[in-house]
Amino acid sequence: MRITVLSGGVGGARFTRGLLRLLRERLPDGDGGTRARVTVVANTGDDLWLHGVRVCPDLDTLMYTLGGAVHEEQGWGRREESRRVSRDLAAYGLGWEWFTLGDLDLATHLARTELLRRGEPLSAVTRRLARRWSLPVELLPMTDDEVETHVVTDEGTLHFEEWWVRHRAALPARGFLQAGVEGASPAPGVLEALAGADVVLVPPSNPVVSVGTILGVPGVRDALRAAPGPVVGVSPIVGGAPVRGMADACLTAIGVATDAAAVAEHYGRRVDGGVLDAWLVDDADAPAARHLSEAGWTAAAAPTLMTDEDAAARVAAAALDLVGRAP
Ligand code: FO1
Repeated sequence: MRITVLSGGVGGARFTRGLLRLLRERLPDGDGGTRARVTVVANTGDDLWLHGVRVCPDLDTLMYTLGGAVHEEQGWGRREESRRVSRDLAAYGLGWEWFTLGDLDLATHLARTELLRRGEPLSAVTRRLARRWSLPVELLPMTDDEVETHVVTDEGTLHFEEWWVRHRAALPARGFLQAGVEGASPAPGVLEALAGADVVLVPPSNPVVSVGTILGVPGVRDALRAAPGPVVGVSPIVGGAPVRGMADACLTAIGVATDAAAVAEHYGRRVDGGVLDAWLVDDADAPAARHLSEAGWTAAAAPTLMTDEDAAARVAAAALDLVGRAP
């Protein structure tokens, strides 16, 4: 069984960790793993250069979460982290005090930057870094080209991380720009992962700046629409609010209501020119599932809060079940 996941950071990483737990249980390979093959295509629009190193927040959140090294409460960065280097950088008056790199995290960025400077594409670098963590998935950046999400506000255009972390998305966003996306192409393996998938999963990542950015890479949206397997998404909005993060600020910026049904309609049904075939909402939004079903959607409600790995496995099972692909 081949599954492809389009993922941002924390929500997508937790969902994928649950999916892998489900697959190990349902499709065991005999030595603790799964015979299913999972490819994760990650958003790289959050990426930035900081202190001369390339930081890839969503790739790193996926790598640390699936590699068992993530700081669980934060959902990003390494557990048992320290910040000696960032404190000393601050003494030089360098860096952003509101966005700091942990000492161990810095090793990842130094390794990535060293390999990039040797001329290796981000996809090859990511594969090399992932090997150290024995990741049970193929982890791909959406593109090998530098694409950064910039946020247009009344106080100027900011890198996404400044808007997200420094301003907590409280500065009204007038729009999102994916700088460099026009000339970008899907990373090697991305189109094949969509064309070869028995099912494509869209986890409860940010539909605008994470999944939306992936879909904005030339060729990806068309490949998703042409995917032979069903495409099923999980709502990141529960009871009218994002589960974590500030997806509501992003949705408002593009004129989409912060509502489980509105996000589905924003993605659109594949038969209507959109990208989804089915949509899973939380029990709290059962009326939204009914509304969508009446409009012809394959939609259902289930518990979708991924409070732990087991809960995330149940969310993955419900999503696969919705399109008749539960292993
Ligand atoms: N988020 C914060 O709220 N504060 C930070 O200082 C911070 C540092 C950081 C460093 C590396 C990295 O990969 C992620 C980091 N994040 C930080 C999280 C980041 O904002 C998120 O992972 C995503 O970009 C948003 O989903």
